[in-house]
Amino acid sequence: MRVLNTPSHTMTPTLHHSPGACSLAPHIVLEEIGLPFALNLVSTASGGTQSPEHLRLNPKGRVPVLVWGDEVLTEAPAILLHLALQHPTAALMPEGDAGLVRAVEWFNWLSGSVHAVAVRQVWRPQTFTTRAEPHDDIVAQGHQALRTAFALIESRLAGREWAVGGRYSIVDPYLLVFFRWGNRMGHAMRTAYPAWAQHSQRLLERPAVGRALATEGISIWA
Ligand SMILES: N[C@@H](CCC(=O)N[C@@H](CS)C(=O)NCC(=O)O)C(=O)O
Repeated sequence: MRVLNTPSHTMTPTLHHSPGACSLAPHIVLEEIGLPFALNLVSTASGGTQSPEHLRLNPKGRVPVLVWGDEVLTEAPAILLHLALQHPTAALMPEGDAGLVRAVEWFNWLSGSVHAVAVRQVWRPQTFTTRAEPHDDIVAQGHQALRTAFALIESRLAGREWAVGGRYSIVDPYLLVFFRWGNRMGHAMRTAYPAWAQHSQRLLERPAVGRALATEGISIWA
């Protein structure tokens, strides 16, 4: 087993990403940290994640991938935690042990259930069945699971500025990814989830978020 013992701040990291994918969250965090980094574009739309070159880097065939020196790190939550832990002065970790546990609680659910099941049912329904199209039933199931998940996120964000504790942390840009996806899927994000919409607006006021969105050429509203 490899140990992540090479500090990423000793060499320029490269984030392998795709515009608007979950790699947006580590992209924002790299902008927040403010040190040099490189981006390598891997198109999820045109199958770039399945290219031999990308599969050599990440046999799971997904973005994001963070590379520094000979270290390769996959999984958005792991990359987010790594970046925050490696750059304590950026203050992007939630505070204390309790904050870390809450971050893992958010990450595990968002990545393992909301993204890997519900979002995928909507955007890649064919991966859940061997049946030929149409897959409308799977897509509908995904939308319903997302409505339930989004309502829970809304209730967790109601009355608070940020997702964990009293300060902005690596969990917040990850939530922005899902807010944007909800808009792209046609969910009424502004009206049905007002606390989450305000949370996203607060994120948009951060220069680092603006820079990442501009570089990726995307908006959170569509
Ligand atoms: N569990 C992974 C999921 C990564 C993932 O599904 N990434 C998507 C983009 S958001 C992807 O690369 N999709 C391309 C594909 O499925 O071929 C993580 O959290 O990083």
